[in-house]
Amino acid sequence: MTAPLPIKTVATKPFNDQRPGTSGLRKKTRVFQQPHYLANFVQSIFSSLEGFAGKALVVGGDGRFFNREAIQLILKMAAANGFGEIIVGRSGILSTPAASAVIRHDKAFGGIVLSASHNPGGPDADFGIKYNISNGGPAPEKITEAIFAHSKAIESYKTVEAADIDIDSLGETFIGATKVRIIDPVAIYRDLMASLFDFAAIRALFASGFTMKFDAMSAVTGPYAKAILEGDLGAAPGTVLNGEPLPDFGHHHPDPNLVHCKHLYDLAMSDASPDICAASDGDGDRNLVIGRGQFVTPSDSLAIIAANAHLAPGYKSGIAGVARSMPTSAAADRVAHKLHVGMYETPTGWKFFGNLLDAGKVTICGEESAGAGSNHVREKDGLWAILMWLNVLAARKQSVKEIVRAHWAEYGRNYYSRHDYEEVATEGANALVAALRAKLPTLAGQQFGALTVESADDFAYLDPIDGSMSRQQGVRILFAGGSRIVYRLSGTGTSGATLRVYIERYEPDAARHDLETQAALADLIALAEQLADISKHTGRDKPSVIT
Ligand code: G16
Repeated sequence: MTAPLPIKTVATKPFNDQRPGTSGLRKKTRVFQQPHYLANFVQSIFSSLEGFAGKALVVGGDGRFFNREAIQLILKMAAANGFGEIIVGRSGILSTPAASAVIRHDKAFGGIVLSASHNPGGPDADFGIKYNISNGGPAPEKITEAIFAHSKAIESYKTVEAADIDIDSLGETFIGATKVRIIDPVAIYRDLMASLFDFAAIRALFASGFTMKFDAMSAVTGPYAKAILEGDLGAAPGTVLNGEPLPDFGHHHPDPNLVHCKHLYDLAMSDASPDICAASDGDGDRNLVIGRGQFVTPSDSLAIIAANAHLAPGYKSGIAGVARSMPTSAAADRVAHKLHVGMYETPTGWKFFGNLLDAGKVTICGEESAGAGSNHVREKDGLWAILMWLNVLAARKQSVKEIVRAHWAEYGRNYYSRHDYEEVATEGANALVAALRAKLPTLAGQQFGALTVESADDFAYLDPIDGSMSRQQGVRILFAGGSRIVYRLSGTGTSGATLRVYIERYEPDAARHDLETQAALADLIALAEQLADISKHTGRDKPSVIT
């Protein structure tokens, strides 16, 4: 240890746009690069916390442009604010689930994750920062609102004068009295995965000729996937595509959806398809799974994981319950019902699962936005979901397609699609939602063609553990028979507004499980436009992304 360094107090003025969204603060990189902008937010985080003096903070990110500079700033400010130790992933790399795993493993006070997730990176793209608490999960609204309150009143922040730390070499060093420990970003996470899944069975699967392509999208999961899939599990070299994290993700948009991973979808639908294609996003918490000839929707993936988790050693005694975000399809509800375990419907945002996981109410959580995870960490986890699929494939000795088909035959199929209208004018988007809200009391009982509205509301969530209430979490229109239309505005965009329309129809009859999704949902899609006047309010006649 070296002597504490003198604390330097830097005068600053508030920015008025630092309210964290669905998952931390996400803005254009250039916004973060303005003088004092990042420092203000980091000080607002620290000023919102109590009792961290001498304790450990985990810091890492997805390696995007500005990651390294941001880490140097955070190291000095964390030292000035009194943290005892800062644990940093080598070269500033920690996937979001790995950061959660490290916080839990090392019993840190909390962590700062630098990422704008699936948004592109680079000087003209996006950057982001979020705070995770000691359970490893995103800060709950109580803390994010306190951060916002501090950011509006901030007059100064604390830092120290110190040389930049070498974050590329493993080992320990000091900033004054604060220890800085540079760790292997993969090791703790890799051990955790080995403790949950039957690596021997998955190794045998690969040894028997099973083939896979995993696209790391030049983002954070490359090193994790190479170590686990090609290293521990013996997948053929070349299984991992785009495995080197790049600051601009190689100019790609690291969102593992059917638009940005169309090449994987096309491969999976071709004669040359491997047994499974998969991908993860910028910070490694989202996943995409496509079997040979079979795309798995995130909502179906959650349901199938919940139904089969007992096949993985870490879950062999069964699951306590399942949670899903409200817009996620009800496919998992049917599994929870059959297993006689609890089912929870939360607002969008992984932070809402933390209390349920901590209280032992649920084991598996998931979202339509390509996220699934369990109580092993407090974030969604892309590679975890893919390893779970590999474990299930190894145990059931069936293809992805056979497993999906059998699931639908047993539980019925929830046809599901999300239509996004990205970067539309905020005013129009707000007007659309306001008009819908005004309509809500009149909708119940109305008939639209074959569809009868059963109920309509603006989703509100009462957290059963801490009693907190979150209102206005999405407009739901529920129809007799289990069909739904849900509208909400994204909380993760960085310019304008993004309208998300979620459309779902339940089909119990296995003879009708082969329809093309958009065709199966056609009447609901038309009604979604009619009820919300989407084209009038957004000026768009079709969505920019369909997932
Ligand atoms: C984040 C949140 C997720 C949420 C998703 C989409 O994911 O962690 O809980 O479902 O955004 O949110 P929205 O619909 O508000 O844009 P990620 O992968 O971006 O961190």
